[in-house]
Amino acid sequence: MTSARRMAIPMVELAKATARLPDAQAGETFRYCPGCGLGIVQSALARALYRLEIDLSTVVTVGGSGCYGIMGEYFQSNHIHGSHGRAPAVGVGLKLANPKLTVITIQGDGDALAIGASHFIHAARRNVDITVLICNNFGYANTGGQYGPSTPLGGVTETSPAGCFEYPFDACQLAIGAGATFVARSTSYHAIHMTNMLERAIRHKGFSVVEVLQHCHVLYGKRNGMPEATQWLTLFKENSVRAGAPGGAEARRAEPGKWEIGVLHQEEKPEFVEMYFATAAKLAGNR
Ligand SMILES: Cc1ncc(C[n+]2csc(CCOP(=O)(O)OP(=O)(O)O)c2C)c(N)n1
Ligand code: SF4
Ligand SMILES: [Mg+2]
Repeated sequence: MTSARRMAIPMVELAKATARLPDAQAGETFRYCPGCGLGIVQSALARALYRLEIDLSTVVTVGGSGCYGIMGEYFQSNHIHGSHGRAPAVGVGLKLANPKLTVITIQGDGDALAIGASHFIHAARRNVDITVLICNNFGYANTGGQYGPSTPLGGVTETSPAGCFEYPFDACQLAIGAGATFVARSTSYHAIHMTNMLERAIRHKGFSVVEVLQHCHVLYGKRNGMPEATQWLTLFKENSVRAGAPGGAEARRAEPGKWEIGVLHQEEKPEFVEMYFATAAKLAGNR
């Protein structure tokens, strides 16, 4: 990576290098609500791809159903709109067909942790070389704001009007327990930090996960006394503890409302597609 690419990137240059922007002449606009955290996630992914200097024709993003699902369409790379929750399965197929591809699944919290939970954990267990980006907005936004497996205890949603009484998953701990070899968390406040996490995750050989706490002020925020995007940015800023910071773990245990951000886990271990082809070669040699 050239050092110039690490410096502040002018938006125009970034857009020209990575983006497929809406056709303003045709009256097209971005399809997120104004101020949605997804725009920040999209721009961080654009910056990460720019810094990595990857040939975008070798990058495939895989989306699914949800507000996040259109993000991949805004890049010059290839995009597949998979079915809800199945992006990791599509990603594994892509890697087996062409191991040289860089595969990034762009998923929602409902997508990855509810309907697609088994795809997520088994791709993690196998250490398949794909990157999973989870846009965690604490519920199902695209269908009107229902609660899901990452809705905080007490969170008010369309289907939990008196407050959610189910305990949420910690997506990162789930990924680590399932066998992911790179796991990181960021938030929609931490745009540059998020870029760094995505860059490292994509570079990592093996199953990598970046969970982004992403505000949905319009649905989840409105029902929980935080209808402004800026309120969420402040919340994320003030309640994030850097991974490995002195006293961070103790602070988190004492204050469950705090989130640890940064790289939470990283290890090197043989990757699934390489082992698959090595096994195939071994079997072919035995014939
Ligand atoms: C197989 C299937 N089941 C249900 C749906 C309906 N559906 C569309 S989006 C969605 C929830 C998406 O939630 P999440 O993944 O968190 O994304 P968000 O909209 O919050 O970004 C659901 C249940 C669907 N499209 N396909
Ligand atoms: S409903 Fe929420 S997550 Fe969906 S685009 Fe609007 S602000 Fe973003
Ligand atoms: Mg969601």
